[in-house]
Amino acid sequence: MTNQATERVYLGLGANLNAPLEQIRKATNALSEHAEINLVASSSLYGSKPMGPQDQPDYVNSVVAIETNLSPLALLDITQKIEFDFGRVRKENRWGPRTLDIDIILYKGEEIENERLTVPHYGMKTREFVLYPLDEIAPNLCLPCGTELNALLKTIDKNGLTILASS
Ligand code: A4P
Ligand code: MG
Repeated sequence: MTNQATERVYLGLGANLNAPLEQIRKATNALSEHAEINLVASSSLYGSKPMGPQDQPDYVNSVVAIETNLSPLALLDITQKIEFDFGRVRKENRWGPRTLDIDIILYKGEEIENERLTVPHYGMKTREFVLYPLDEIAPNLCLPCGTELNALLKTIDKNGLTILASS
């Protein structure tokens, strides 16, 4: 049995353009097919209201758990390559629409701060579309800072979050 907080890596997936449900499913497949990534769990696919500019479509979000020996930055290289393979174009407008966004939410219970990476992800504690899917695949998780996922969930409204499909 693995310790979910210290051995697993959690990734948040989001999309709101070009058949987002399919984007998330295909991205999950791409992750699972990578030789150095072992996909161990994936949440349902959730519909969520856009955070940030409201003049964009609703999002589809999910969280997946992986096991890997890749370093955090090597993993980021891979997730960014998958984003680009899926037609992501980085634009100036922050929080704007995207075909695919993959965020490293948690990495093996570590705290990481460098030019390219902040882990835990800076927004995870306040985003319903991260916390509820995470709870589905990692109930009772404890963050590196000691905060319990259960405690966070009590503070965060679902904000219209709905399950659209199973993973
Ligand atoms: N970076 C630093 N830490 C991380 C991390 N933990 N995981 C750096 C991934 N990347 C990290 O990311 C910009 C840079 O962040 C990367 O080059 C990496 O080195 P990006 O993906 O190019 O930019 P972004 O995603 O547009 O910006 P940002 O601020 O990361 O946006 P978010 O926080 O990802 O939010 N509404 C709903 N309902 N659902 C969503 O998923 N997503 C966003 C984007 C807006 N509104 C949303 C959703
Ligand atoms: Mg991002």
